[in-house]
Amino acid sequence: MSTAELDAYWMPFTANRQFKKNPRLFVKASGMHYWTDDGRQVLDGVAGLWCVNAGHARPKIVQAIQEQAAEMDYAPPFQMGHPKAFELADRVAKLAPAGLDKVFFTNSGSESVETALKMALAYHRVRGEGQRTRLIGRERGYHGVNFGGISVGGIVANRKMFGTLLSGVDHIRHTHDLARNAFSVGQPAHGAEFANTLEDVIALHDASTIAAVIVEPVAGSTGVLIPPQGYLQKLREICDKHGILLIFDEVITGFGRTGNPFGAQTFDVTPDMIVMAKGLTNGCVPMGGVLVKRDIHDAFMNGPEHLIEFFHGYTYSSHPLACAAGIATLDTYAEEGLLTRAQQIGGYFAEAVHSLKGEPNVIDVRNVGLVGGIELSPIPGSPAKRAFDIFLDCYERGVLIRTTGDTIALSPPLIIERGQIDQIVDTVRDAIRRHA
Ligand code: PXG
Repeated sequence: MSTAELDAYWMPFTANRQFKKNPRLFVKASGMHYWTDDGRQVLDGVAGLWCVNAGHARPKIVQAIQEQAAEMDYAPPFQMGHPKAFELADRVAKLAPAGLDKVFFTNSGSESVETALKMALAYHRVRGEGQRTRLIGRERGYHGVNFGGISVGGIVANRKMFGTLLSGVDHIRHTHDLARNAFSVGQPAHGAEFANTLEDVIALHDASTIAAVIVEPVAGSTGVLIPPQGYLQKLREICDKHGILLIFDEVITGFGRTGNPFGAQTFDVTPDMIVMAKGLTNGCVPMGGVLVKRDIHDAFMNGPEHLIEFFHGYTYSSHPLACAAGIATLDTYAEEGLLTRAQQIGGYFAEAVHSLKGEPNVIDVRNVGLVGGIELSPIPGSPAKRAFDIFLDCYERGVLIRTTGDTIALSPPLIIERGQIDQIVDTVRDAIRRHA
C-alpha cells in the first residue's frame, strides 16, 4: 500500500510513524499461520493478540458466523432476546467454577471491566452498603483502556495522559520479584506475602469503604507475571475477611490459556466475578462478558417486576453473530480438548522457553500453561528498543511474537504442535543473539 493509502487510519497501541514507513500487513490466516500481503507465511506465536485460542479460520466457527449473518443479523438486547444468547450464557456458566453461574455480555475486555466494576458498586448499594465505593487495583495491572479500567490499572503509560481518572481508587503492590524468583518454572516460590499490601490499603481506607479488588490472575500486558504460590489464595482470604468482592480479570487467562477453562481453576481460587473476552469467540467476532456469582445477581432482583434491575448494557450486548461464533468456538474447544490441552503440551513449552536462559541479555523466563515471558535487559537509555527490534526480526523470519517494554510474550493458539514451539523458540533465540 502507498503512503497516501495508509494515511487516514490512526492505529491503536502502535508506533504509527514507524509502521507507515515499513508496514506489516496480514491478508489471510488459517490454523497456526498468517500470510502477509507479499505472500510470506508467518507462524502465530501470540494467537493474534491472545485471543485466537483454537487457531485461525476454524470451519465450524466460520460456518456459524456465515449462517447467522444470513438468518438474523441483529436483535435488540434490551427487553428482547434471542435463543443463542441464552445458550451461550449457559454454556459459559457450565465451564466456570461452581457458583459463578450468571453471565452478562459486552463487546470487549474493556467493556467487561467497566461492567464488573459497576456491578460491584451497585451490588453493595442494593444490599444497603452503599458506602463501599472504593475500587482497588494493582500496580502493573491491565484492565483495558476505558476510564474505570485505566483507573484500577497500573500501567503508567496508559494512565498518565488522561487526567485524574476515577476518584477513590487505590493500588496494591505488583508481584514481580526478579531478585528472588528469576527463571522460576511455573508459579514462583516467593511473594505470597505481597498480598498483605492489600491489608495495608484496607487499614488506610477502612474496609467499610471498599467495594472490590480487581487483579489479573496472570498479569499479561505488563509482561507475563505469574502469581506466586499462595498469593491468590491470600487475596481471597483477605477479601472474605473484609466483605470485599474479588474480581479476576481473565481476558487473557480465560478459555484454556493456563490449562483449564479459567485461571481460577488452575490456581484453585474462586473469585466473585470473572471478566472475560478474547477467547470467548476465538477472536472472530468482538465479544466480552462478566461471569457473576448467583447471589450477586440475585441481590438485584428486587422491587416491582416490570422495572429494570441493572441500568447497564450495550447495543451490541449478545450480538447474534458473536453468540453464534461463541457457541461454535466452545464446540470446537470441546471437540478438540483445547481448554485443557495446555496441561499436556505445557511441559514441553516450558522446557522450550526456559532453554533461553543463558542467552545474551535474558534476565528472566516465566511460564504457565501456554504463556511464556522472556524478559531482557534494556539497552541503556533506550527502554523497549531491544525487544522491539527482536519483534521485527522474528516477523521478518516468519514468526509473530509480542513485546511489551523489554519483555517478549508468547501465547500461541492452543492447537500448537511441538515442532511449531521449537520454531518459535529457535527464531526468538536467533533474534536475541543477533541483537546482543
Ligand atoms: N483486561 C485484560 C487482562 C486484558 O489483557 C483487556 C482487559 C481489554 O480488552 P479489550 O478487548 O478491550 O482490548 C485486556 C486486553 C498486550 C495486549 O500488550 C493485551 C491486551 C490488549 C492489547 C494488548 O499483550 N489485552
